[in-house]
Amino acid sequence: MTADKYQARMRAHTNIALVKYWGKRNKNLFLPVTSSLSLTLDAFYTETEVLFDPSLKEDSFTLDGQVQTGQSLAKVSNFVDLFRRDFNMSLPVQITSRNHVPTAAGLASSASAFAALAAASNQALGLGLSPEEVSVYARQGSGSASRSLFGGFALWHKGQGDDSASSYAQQIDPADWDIAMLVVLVNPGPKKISSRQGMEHTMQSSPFYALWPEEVAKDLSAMEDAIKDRNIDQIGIIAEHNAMKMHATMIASNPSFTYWQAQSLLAMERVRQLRQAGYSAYFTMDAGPNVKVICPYSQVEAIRQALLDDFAEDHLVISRPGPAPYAV
Ligand code: 2P0
Repeated sequence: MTADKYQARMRAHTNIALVKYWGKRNKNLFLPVTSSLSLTLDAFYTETEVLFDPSLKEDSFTLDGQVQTGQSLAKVSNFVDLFRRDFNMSLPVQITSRNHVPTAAGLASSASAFAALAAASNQALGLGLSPEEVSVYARQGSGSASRSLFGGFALWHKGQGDDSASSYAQQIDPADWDIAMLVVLVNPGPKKISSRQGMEHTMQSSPFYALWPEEVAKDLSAMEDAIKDRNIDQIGIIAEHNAMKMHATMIASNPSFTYWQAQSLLAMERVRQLRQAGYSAYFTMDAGPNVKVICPYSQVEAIRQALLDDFAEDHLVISRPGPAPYAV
């Protein structure tokens, strides 16, 4: 590599799993216990600019206008080391990143963050990696980031043994039909237990975790069929049950923990009521208190209106399916 500068700026969207990732079989390589399946969202994304430049003294990282040091800088610096190692170069990098999520969100952004950083690195360095290959890198920043390399529905393959290259994501459907997600933003306070800690504690101490891999395998196969059929009720039923099974493994950990808050339970109850009223509305939840409602796009405005009785307008965010990362 010559002493030139290499620069790129990419936007990557976040994704919400409909069949969840919860547990690693190899912590160093971020190899998951199971495959997982998600929907990329249009409304939430990260924009990241990378500049590889020989005149820089060291790596730097600015997030939402704040210069990062310590752990936060080390995390992205170590991540970029994966590219430096594999492509045999040692240029320092300047990373500038901005998360585009509503201020009250408290939504996890590591998926869009590492997808944007991996995509920008690939672009800047002219590596010409395929999205699947870039997803192998993104995965090693944050597991769920592997799925944000694709628009619509994405499947992250668990892969074989300790073979990193075999654990990649791919698009299974562009989701360019009548589907949406309504995000109900519940108390955004900082979370006490990271996903990483939460999944490890669950694996180590929950007697229910032993059931999780086989349940995911069944749900994945049924979900792929439901997506092929564009059967939103089937998609919702499987996603809701899968999320509840994941949260049940956490509640059964020792000591027990949960990401649910009182308002999360209220949102779940309201979704059940909307279903009784004839809407195709189903919920899912991740490692935080927010509730995401899966529904047809043609029903999402009516569902939002109904939820306004209990939730503030700026805590209800409609999203359509989102695209793969692109240059901005
Ligand atoms: C998912 N979550 O499939 C699951 C469901 C949260 C609950 O992936 O340790 O931030 O960085 O690989 O990807 C969040 O976990 O964890 C997540 P690491 P990550 O979306």
